Amino acid sequence: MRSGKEHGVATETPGQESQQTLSNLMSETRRFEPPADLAASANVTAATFEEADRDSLAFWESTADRLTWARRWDTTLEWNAPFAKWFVGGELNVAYNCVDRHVEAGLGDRVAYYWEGEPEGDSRTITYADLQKEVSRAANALEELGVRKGDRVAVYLPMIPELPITLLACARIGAIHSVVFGGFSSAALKSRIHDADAKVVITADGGYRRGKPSALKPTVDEALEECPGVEHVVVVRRTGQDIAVNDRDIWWHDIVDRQSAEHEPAPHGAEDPLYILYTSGTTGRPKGILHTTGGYLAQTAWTHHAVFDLKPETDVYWCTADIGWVTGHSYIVYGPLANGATSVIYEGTPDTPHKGRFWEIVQKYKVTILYTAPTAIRTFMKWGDDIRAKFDMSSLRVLGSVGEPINPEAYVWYRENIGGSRCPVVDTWWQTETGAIMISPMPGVTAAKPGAAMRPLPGISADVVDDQGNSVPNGGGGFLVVREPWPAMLRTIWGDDQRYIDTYWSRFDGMYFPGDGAKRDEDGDLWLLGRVDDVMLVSGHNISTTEVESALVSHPKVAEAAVVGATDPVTGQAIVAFVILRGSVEESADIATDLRNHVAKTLGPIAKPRQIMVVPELPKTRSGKIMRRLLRDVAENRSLGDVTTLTDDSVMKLISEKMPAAK
Ligand code: 6R9
Repeated sequence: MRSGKEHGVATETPGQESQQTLSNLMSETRRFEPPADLAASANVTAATFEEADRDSLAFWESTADRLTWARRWDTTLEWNAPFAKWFVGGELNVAYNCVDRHVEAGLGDRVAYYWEGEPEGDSRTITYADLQKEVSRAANALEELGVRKGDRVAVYLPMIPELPITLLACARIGAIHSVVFGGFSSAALKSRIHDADAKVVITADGGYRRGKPSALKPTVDEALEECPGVEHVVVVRRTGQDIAVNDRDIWWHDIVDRQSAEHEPAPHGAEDPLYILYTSGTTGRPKGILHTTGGYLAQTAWTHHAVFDLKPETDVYWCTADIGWVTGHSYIVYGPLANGATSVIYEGTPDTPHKGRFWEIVQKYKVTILYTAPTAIRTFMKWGDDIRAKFDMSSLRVLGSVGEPINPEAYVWYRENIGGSRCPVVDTWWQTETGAIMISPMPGVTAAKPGAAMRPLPGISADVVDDQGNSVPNGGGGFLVVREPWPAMLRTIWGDDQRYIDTYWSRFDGMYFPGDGAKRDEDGDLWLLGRVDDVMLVSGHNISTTEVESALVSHPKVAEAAVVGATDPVTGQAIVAFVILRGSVEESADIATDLRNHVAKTLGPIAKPRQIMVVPELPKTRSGKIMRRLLRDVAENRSLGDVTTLTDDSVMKLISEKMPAAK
């Protein structure tokens, strides 16, 4: 759980001193100025920051004014801490804002999505006019199945067009969607269906991953054995594989295709729920993060326009995330569509049928803005530099990163190899809970530092505080907090207000605590240091996993690293590192010694790992985050904890086999 109370380990006084020592040693001097032509016509300039500083509520009103409201709001913010209501009294329809209004504005022929299936040649182009028809049909079908405003709809689909269509159809009628990652187990699916009390499940026979059809429907069948509340299961035929057809099942093409392509979008209240998305808590019940309508759409749309400098007439935007992750909700579906953007959606994995697939897609659609995750970037580094060289990627102009701290070396590799050294890289910090990007460089304003998320966005009052909740001076480290409410913030944990208060608002009085550590450098710029649960305590010194991992990745032989603190009789905790080598590098006998010395030289002897293991893969969630918890189990020679959110559990076997020293 991410409760603040459990983070005490990061707050010992000696540790804070040592974190400062580490920060001083890790001196990053590279700076990348915004390209002059981008800065000259950028959507956001320094004036936007000044405007928001002067009057943040007026600034948020200006973001809401980018949307089309059926009824304008009466009150911008009602803050009954920690419960926020934004744009109170306002009414709007999210699907109307994302689809219909663009068609009404004469943009029906603009492409909303270039959809690229994993099997080559399997692609679809969907204009805003097409999307309006598809979403209307799906909305009519849901209504025929008895789905009404406020009902919950569980969505368990691969990355196919029916996924955004389903979300928009729910939003259109005011039903609350709850997307569960296509890779999650039946147990994970079942607990999420139960918690939300979903009435309908939308799924598919299967999807394509790694070159073959991968079944989804059997997982749904298994989960539903214990879900009597589910009345209907709508099944999209994607792969054509054999499935069991049960009483509750109905094919998507049987019910959706015969519906009218017209559907009147009713206005919904600004604070009516839009969706629930579960964060993969490691223990206990999953946390259903609840997002609502007006504030969420205003902030996702504005941040997408601002952080990516989106020019909807000319840009082709590609966010490689899965829609089952919040990044897909906010930056494949809601933000981009509200802005009338043209986006790419890709169904499969980056190595199918070859390791240049992403760059082939960039070339094919002339992608101008690419938004991906550090895990993908490090994988490309591992595969080597020659793969992307075969493709024309000169269309790219802005690159984004999200999901984990990006190691400075991975940032520079991304900038040089993918961005041809001409594209700004925006490292965007945010969470499922924040709903939208909170801290990021602005491509037309910020002289970015590799590895730093830099500054809070206009209107966001993020800060770094010490154990007592006092703001740290420049050069200090501590806990990231947000001091004021923001429009896209979670409203509560579904069905559990107390857990919402305990988890996010109890560690520091009156402040939102996201659970991340951060430092503020001498210039006042922010560096994210990962979850505070992951901070290691070595001989009384707090050391962040992020800094040691970045030191390892700065070695020319290393593509990726994960670091954990394992119990040690002498030092309390000792640093154990797992590294993946770059493509052409052979594992040599002295590699561990080399790397240990490299870390000592970069960060100081205190950060030197006790043990370094070269491994073929690291355990990751479907959204690409390293699961350090499982590596800690290996390092401490315990049996593995919950692996239900792991992408590929064979990885853990490979790693355990390499770990003789812990036995
Ligand atoms: C959007 C998303 C949230 C956690 C967050 C933090 C980590 C995300 C980051 C980052 C450093 C970044 N995180 N972006 N850390 N720099 N640019 O990832 O949401 O899946 O809820 O994860 O991810 O630790 O607290 P979610």
